[in-house]
Amino acid sequence: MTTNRTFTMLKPDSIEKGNIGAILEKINAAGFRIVAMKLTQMTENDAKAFYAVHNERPFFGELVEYMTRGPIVAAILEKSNAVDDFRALIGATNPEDAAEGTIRKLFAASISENAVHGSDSDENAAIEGAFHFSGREMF
Ligand code: YYY
Ligand code: MG
Repeated sequence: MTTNRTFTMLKPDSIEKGNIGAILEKINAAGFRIVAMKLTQMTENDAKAFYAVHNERPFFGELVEYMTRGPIVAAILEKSNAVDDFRALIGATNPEDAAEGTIRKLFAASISENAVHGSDSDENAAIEGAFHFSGREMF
């Protein structure tokens, strides 16, 4: 099982603003171990598949455009209670609602460009990790 792992992406805005190091520092300080990591760029089909659950939502087109406009950092992270603890570390989807000190409060510009992704369940963490990484890329 994968209850101690989650999947994250540092989204294109984080790379554009030079925030990779600062965000990884927060992730490291919160006690997550990096299991897999790479710089990669999603194609339109990748983003549509990754966010398929949102395909009827009004923001879907904008989300796909944003997530494909440049490279992301994809990573699998390990820690006890990884999914919930990472969601707490990144903060609310809308940075205006995110708690002080959270990654989205610190680094996100808006709800639509919100700096980072975090899986919302153990099941999705496993699916999303496997979407981006082969077994040989996980340590
Ligand atoms: O899991 P999380 O990323 O916090 O939010 P989701 O509700 O899964 O939405 C995925 C993604 O879609 C969000 O990170 C930004 C974007 N989005 C948006 O642009 N506008 C919204 N009203 C809701 C979500
Ligand atoms: Mg989500």
